[in-house]
Order: sequence, then structure tokens, then C-alpha cells
Amino acid sequence: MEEVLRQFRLEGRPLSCERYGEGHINQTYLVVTDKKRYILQRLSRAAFHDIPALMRNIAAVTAFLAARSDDPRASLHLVPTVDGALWFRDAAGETWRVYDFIEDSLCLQAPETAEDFYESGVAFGRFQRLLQDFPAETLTETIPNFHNTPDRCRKFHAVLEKDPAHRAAAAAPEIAFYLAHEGEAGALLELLARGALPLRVTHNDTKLNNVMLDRKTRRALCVIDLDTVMPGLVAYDFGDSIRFGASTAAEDERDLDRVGLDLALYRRFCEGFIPACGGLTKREIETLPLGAKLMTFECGLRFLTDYLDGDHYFSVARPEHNLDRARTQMKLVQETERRWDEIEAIIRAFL
Ligand code: ADP
Ligand code: GN1
Ligand code: MG
Repeated sequence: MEEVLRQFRLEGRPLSCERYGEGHINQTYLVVTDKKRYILQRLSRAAFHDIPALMRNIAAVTAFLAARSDDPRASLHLVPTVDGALWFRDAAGETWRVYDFIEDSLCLQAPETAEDFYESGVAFGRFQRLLQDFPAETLTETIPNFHNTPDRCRKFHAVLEKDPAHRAAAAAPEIAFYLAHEGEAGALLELLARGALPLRVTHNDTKLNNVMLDRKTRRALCVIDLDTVMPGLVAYDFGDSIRFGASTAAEDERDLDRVGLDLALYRRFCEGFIPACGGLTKREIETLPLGAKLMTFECGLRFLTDYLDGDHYFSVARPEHNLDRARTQMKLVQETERRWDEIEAIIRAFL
């Protein structure tokens, strides 16, 4: 680690470097020097296949956002290497990058109050609005077909057919559930293809723990985890936030009786997100609940696919971790169906 840290232009002498945060993709470390704190990340090779392009995206988006705020904490800041590069590739082929640590902030794994969730909606909505002027054509698609749900279904079938980790038998009810729900997978993409929904620059990974709140005021501060900023639909960003933050339980809760939808949180998120986006079309707003349902289905399907594949993509802390996650998402899809009329009533207030 010392060798890696020597490559970056850090202020002060490194005192410690420890694993940090609860992201599922990169390996994240908190680095403390005698002057400052930093976030060091080893990028996932399973997730990202064109790291130079990914880092160019992030440099462009962070510079764009930094130019639009007086607050240095309103955007991530990359720390360059001693050679002036944005990342360092080590002898083993691993890629490392460093950000300034966003100080006096909070990163939550679940909203403590409805206001926290509202503020996360403001953060992601504002991010969406600011990026309306970003030159989308300069962005590389870091993970092609990331939210192409029918493509996720195809990948699921391919893994299921091979059953490489011999786990399909242990997941028969979950497999049956996801197969039975495939019919709706293409609903948003069909609307896009018909020209009914606009393509925007979206974040695509809008979990609550990818947003920072100000520790004192608990107001929206900054959106982080920019690895998947790509052209997409606003329903993706809305949907992924709801999937994670409006659930009554953690993403990996094992007791499914505890997993449900908190519709008060759902509504409060809408109140933060929709106005902050500014200028969403009527059709975009109408399709937000479908986005939440599809992002939940898709994420569950991705967890199940990774479980069947032997856990190569998402970080896991136990052998059944991805299966547990696939089950919570399944329960949330069921709850979304059961409470669909109530959800539609919430959205109608914003039309
Ligand atoms: P992953 O792609 O694995 O989710 P993230 O970029 O989201 O990685 O980082 C993981 C966690 O590290 C975040 O949820 C957050 O808690 C913390 N984190 C990341 N960047 C910063 C930063 N610049 N300042 C403070 N905390 C950060
Ligand atoms: C991953 O990187 P992280 O932990 O913020 C994943 C998301 C999933 C999420 C599920 C690049 O998010 O797509 O929705 O896990 N990110 C990537 O918790 O695949
Ligand atoms: Mg993250």
C-alpha cells in the first residue's frame, strides 16, 4: 500500500490506510496523513473494462460540476499522481485512484429520517439538472447495456444454462420468480425507442450511500461514485434510489417479513427529486414508478446471476449473500405490485 500511496500527490505523511465504506464494486480505503484525509480506491476489474475512458468521464464530469459551485465539497476531486496522471496502474495490473475525502459529511446506509431521503433526492435531482448542459456525446459508456434490462435477462439465461457454480438447484424458487417477471423487462426501452422518453446524462447508481449530506445541516452536499455516469433515462436514477432507500429493510436482510416499501419515504423522495430535476416531461414523471419496479427487478436479477455465477461481480461477505440480496429485491417487486395503486396516486400529485 505504501508503494501505491507514494504514487499520488498527497499532502502530508501517510499515517494509516484502512478499508472503508460499504460499496459493492471497488475496494475503498480511508487514507489519513498528518495533514489530510483521502479516499483511495482499487477499481473493480470485473466491472470495468475500459478504465482510461472511465477516468476521463469522471475527470470531465467532476470538472464540470466544480465549475458550477463555489463550495469545494459540491463535487468529487481527483488527486493526481506524481506524474500528473489521474490513476496509477500497479505491477499486478490493478488500477488505483485517489479523491479528497469529503469532510464534515454523512454517508448513510439507510435514511434516519424522511428528510435524509428527501435530501438525497435533491442531490440526485440537482445532479441530473446540472448535467443537462453536459456534452453527452463526449461520455464513454463505461458498462455497455448497464440498465438494459432485457440484456440482463439474456445474461441471466446464459449463466443459468451453464450453472457454473452448481447453485441453480438451491435457488429454484428465486429463479422461477425472475423468469416469471421477464415479460415487462423491456417496457422502458420500448418507450425510448418510440421517442416517448428523452435520453439524458444520468448517474445510474443512485443508492443512498452514493450521496453525501452535510454533517451539520444534513442538507444535500454532493453525489459520489461516478463510475457509471452515462446516457440513460431519468427513471433509472429515480428507480435505483427508491429500490434502496424506500425499503423498510437493508438490501441483504434475511428476514423477508421485514422487507417492504415505505410509501411515506417514497413520497418524500419524489418531493426532493422531481422538482430538483427541473423540466421533466409528463411522460417521464408518469414512468418513474415503472423505473423503480424495473430497477428493483433488474438489480435482483443481477444479484441472482452473480450468485449462480459464483460471486465474481458484487462483493460478498458470506456464501449466500447475493442470494439473500436477490430475495429482498424479489420481495420489493412483489410489494410494488401489491401497492401499485397507492404508488400511482403519489406520482399523480406531481403531474
Ligand atoms: P463503490 O463503487 O464500491 O460503491 P464508492 O465510490 O461508492 O465505491 O465508495 C464507497 C464508499 O466510500 C461510499 O459509499 C462512501 O461511504 C465512501 N466514499 C467514497 N468517496 C468518498 C469521498 N470522496 N469522501 C468521503 N467518503 C467517500
Ligand atoms: C453496486 O458500487 P455500488 O455499491 O454503489 C452496483 C449497482 C447496484 C448496487 C446494488 C457499478 O453499486 O449497479 O445497484 O451495487 N454498481 C455497479 O447495491 O455495478
Ligand atoms: Mg458506491
